[in-house]
Amino acid sequence: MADVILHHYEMSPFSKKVISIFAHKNVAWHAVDQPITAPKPDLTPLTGGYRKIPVMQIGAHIYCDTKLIIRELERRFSDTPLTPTELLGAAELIADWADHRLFANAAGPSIFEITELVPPDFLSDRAAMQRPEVMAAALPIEHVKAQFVLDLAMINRQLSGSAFMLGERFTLADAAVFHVLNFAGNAPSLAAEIAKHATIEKWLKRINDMGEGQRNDMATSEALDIARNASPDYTPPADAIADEALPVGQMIAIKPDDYGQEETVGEIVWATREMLAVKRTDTQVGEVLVHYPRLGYLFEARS
Ligand SMILES: N[C@@H](CCC(=O)N[C@@H](CS)C(=O)NCC(=O)O)C(=O)O
Repeated sequence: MADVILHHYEMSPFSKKVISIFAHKNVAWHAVDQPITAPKPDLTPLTGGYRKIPVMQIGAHIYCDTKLIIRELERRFSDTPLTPTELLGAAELIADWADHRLFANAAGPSIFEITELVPPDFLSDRAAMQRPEVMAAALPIEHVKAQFVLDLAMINRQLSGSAFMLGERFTLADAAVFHVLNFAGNAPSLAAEIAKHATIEKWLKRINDMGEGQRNDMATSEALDIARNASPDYTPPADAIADEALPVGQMIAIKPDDYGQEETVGEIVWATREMLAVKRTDTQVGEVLVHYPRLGYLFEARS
């Protein structure tokens, strides 16, 4: 198998979600540093437009969104399973809550308290990622912070009887809640709220102590060379379906349904009930196969 490459930046919370899973599985991986704000000239040749972080690359295969990245890691590194089948539904529901509601309640207040850790254009970059109607309906920051405090109370209750969110072992639910609280710890007022819960602090330390797996840094130029010199495997997975709405060969545009709605345009190579893979040809990296989850994404036919 070609090397696992994660395009990320150090402060990225969602990258920490994936890195905690590299730790759990003791994966050997390469970290490629990408900018914290747009433009991302060494990332978009791979994705075709998608700018969010992290993005996983394996040869000429590009995986967008941590939901999909983690599924792919589970498939490829199945000898160190993450979430037992009987807990997967609960773990995915908690992860969806953490990635959206908990993340919004933490990120809103945090971004005003981490200005010395981020570039000067950070706030305007993140504001431009939001749809105008979302910006117009923004709730008062004190309310959002109060919601975060209530979220912490729920997490604390969930952790009160066991070492991890769903029992005595680390699962997807831990990775998803961990990345948000670990990031919130950069903001002094949110860190003070987390510090009121010794159980949560011990759990955060337990996950941070797991490490990062076997990490090696890689230059962006090397990652782009790897994509250019590799050819995608277009074989559909065993659970591929014939989808009348998204037929193989159709050109489509894909974008997240929440924020950061940059489009990727490509030709459908295969679809499953939960995923989609599109082929793109890029002047810098040649043919790549870009993989997306269906959950949280909009698809539109293009001619
Ligand atoms: N649904 C996406 C969310 C990823 C996300 O929001 N990532 C943040 C960074 S942690 C982001 O892309 N922010 C804008 C940027 O980095 O350009 C996922 O699960 O991967």
